[in-house]
Amino acid sequence: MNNSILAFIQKASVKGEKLLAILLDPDKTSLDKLPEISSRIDTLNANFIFVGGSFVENQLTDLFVKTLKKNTKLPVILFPGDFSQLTNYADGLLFLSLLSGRNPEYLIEQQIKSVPFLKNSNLEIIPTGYILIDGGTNSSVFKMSNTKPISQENIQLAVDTAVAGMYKGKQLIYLEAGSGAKVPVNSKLISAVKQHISIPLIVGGGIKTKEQLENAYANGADLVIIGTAFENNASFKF
Ligand code: 1GP
Repeated sequence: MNNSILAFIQKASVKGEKLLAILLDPDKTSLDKLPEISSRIDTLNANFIFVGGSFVENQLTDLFVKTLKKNTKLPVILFPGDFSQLTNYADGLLFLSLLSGRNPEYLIEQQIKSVPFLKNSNLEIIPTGYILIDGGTNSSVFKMSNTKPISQENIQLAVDTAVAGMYKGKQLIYLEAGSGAKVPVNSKLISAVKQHISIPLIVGGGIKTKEQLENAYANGADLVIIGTAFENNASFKF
């Protein structure tokens, strides 16, 4: 198993180069639009395409990523809401543990269920501490996992959760305000977490404008994920 995706993110983080990924949800994106969508992603200079969603039907991710790979040169990274969304057509997998929650299903159970597939796969597996922050909406992660997000004001808890994740051996920390969040993760929280970890930081959820993107970068995000803003606006540009 190689570690080229993680190594790329680590190097960029050390050099202070900022990365962008566009998130596609197979449930909301039709296959015949993938050629057009892939060229739109190229114009944004994105580094990765993330694929995942909360309610994707079985086998759809497989077909979706297979079709996507025919249309893009970018690495495709799985960001699954469920272990059934694994496919060998992708390049890597964020192996997520929902550290902000206390639901064993998303701390270890889903991970165990994925092993029979992963044992025989070539996916680059990237251990990721996933931390849900209150973005002002009942996000899909909140509904699916039945866990409470960390308040935007509770910076200490967010920092301690991220540091615990790092001590547990996670290679990335992902601060998630939830897809379609009203409020993205705030600057103070991003910067406090960044100051206390020595692994790359991903930030996503509710980022719609260039200002919000730059703000996340300026406060320490190494990689920003944009889903809804791209999905809702065919002429989306920064
Ligand atoms: C969701 O962080 C991602 O998991 C992206 O969120 O859809 O709000 O951009 P948006």
